[in-house]
Amino acid sequence: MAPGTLRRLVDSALVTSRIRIADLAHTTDGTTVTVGGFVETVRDQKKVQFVILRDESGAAQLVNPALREDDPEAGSSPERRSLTDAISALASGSFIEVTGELKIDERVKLGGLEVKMASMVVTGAAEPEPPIADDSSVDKRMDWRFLDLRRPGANLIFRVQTTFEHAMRQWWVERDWIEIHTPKLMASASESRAELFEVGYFDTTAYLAQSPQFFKQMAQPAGFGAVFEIAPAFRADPSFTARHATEFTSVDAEMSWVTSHHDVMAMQEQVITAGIAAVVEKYGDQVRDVLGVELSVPTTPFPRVTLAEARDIVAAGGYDLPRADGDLDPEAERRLSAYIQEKHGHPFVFVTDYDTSIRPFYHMRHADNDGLTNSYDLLYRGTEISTGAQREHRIEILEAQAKDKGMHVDELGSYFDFFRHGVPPHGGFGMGLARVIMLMLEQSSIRETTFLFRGPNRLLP
Ligand code: AMO
Repeated sequence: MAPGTLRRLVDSALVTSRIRIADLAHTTDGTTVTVGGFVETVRDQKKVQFVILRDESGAAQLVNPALREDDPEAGSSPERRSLTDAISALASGSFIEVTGELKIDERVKLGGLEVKMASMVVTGAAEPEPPIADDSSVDKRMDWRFLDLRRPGANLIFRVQTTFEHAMRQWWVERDWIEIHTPKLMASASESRAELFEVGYFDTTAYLAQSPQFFKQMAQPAGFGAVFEIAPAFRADPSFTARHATEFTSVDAEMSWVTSHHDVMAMQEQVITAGIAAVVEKYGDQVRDVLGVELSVPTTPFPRVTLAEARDIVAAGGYDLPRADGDLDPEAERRLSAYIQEKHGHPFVFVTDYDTSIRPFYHMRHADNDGLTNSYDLLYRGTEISTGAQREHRIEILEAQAKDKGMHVDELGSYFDFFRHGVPPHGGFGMGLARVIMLMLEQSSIRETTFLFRGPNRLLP
């Protein structure tokens, strides 16, 4: 069956007879077709008019032999005259539907396809001046995001995201993981008391989930074995960086039976690799042509360095860590990634075994060194995309660690109670989807890879 055939069979059950532009390539020369989309450009010449029409699948050229008022034939064909006038009046951005004869002509740039216009309906006329152009500022483009998203590059970003997400989900589903949907309204903080959004909840206060952390962990005493979730997370973070949002899509996984964080990393690198491989296969060529980015599937295992080694690498490169707590700052992360890229030719690096002082209470600590945790961060091209760890499942130790961190142990009461009735050893990770796509497609900000960005000063559109 030809690639477009199945879709056309499905379409034939629909009332509309409109054909996607990408499917014109599987249509016979000379067929009468109806296409619909946005007017990208109009070339209004004396004898002939060209319209470039774009729908969600691609662009095609429409052609009309113009019939002007001063033409001797003008009186004989009022329909062609009015079509000519309507094309002359088209503002770019207008949504039109056109019926005409498909011409397959190698000389035409856009895939050798052209539709000879017989009729046109202007379904949604655009105002003559578009509010944004390709060179508008990011903020202006975000104000007009739904028009900004018409750009082929933006459209491609979300196709890539769909494929990446689908491939990760497929990896888990094929291995019998359970997909969970956890509440985003919570009675207490899920990560830290900082960056917490409060919402009025009848006569009390609720908090927006910063992470599905506790719930995905609780799926382990529930006996689910291994779970994942792809869902929103909220952080009241006032940052205006290229990588922070107040609402983002978090990709989370949690599994029982881990012996250390190394099991979690082994799983995560396979999931990511499956996602990128699917993107390369389906969109590698388009990503190169439209975004100018050459994608390749990363090799496994990803390089791993301990945080202590990472500090040494960065120091040897002449950079003094500015943070008193010894954590890597963004500049150190960039330098470490550059070193790994040069030494191992790899865009990813796991930084492992973080100090207890800079990790949450629920991370398991080393059996022989209380100062280190079974945890990691994953960096991709110099930016953190994920945090993972083996969790502490022994209740006495967990409670002690929470107290040690000055946590409100009462608030964690119900979380702790489930640990008193049998919990397998477990671990998992959380990963920001928009960050991964931003780094994969070499975009400058997660604003470009989030459908609708939310930041400290952006709640619209
Ligand atoms: P962490 O807080 O490191 O870990 O978050 C995990 C990943 O989520 C993404 N992320 C963000 N993306 C955009 N804007 C933000 N404000 C933002 N904050 C975080 C990042 C980050 O690496 N519960 C743990 C995960 C776990 O241990 O399973 C957690 O939330 O890509």
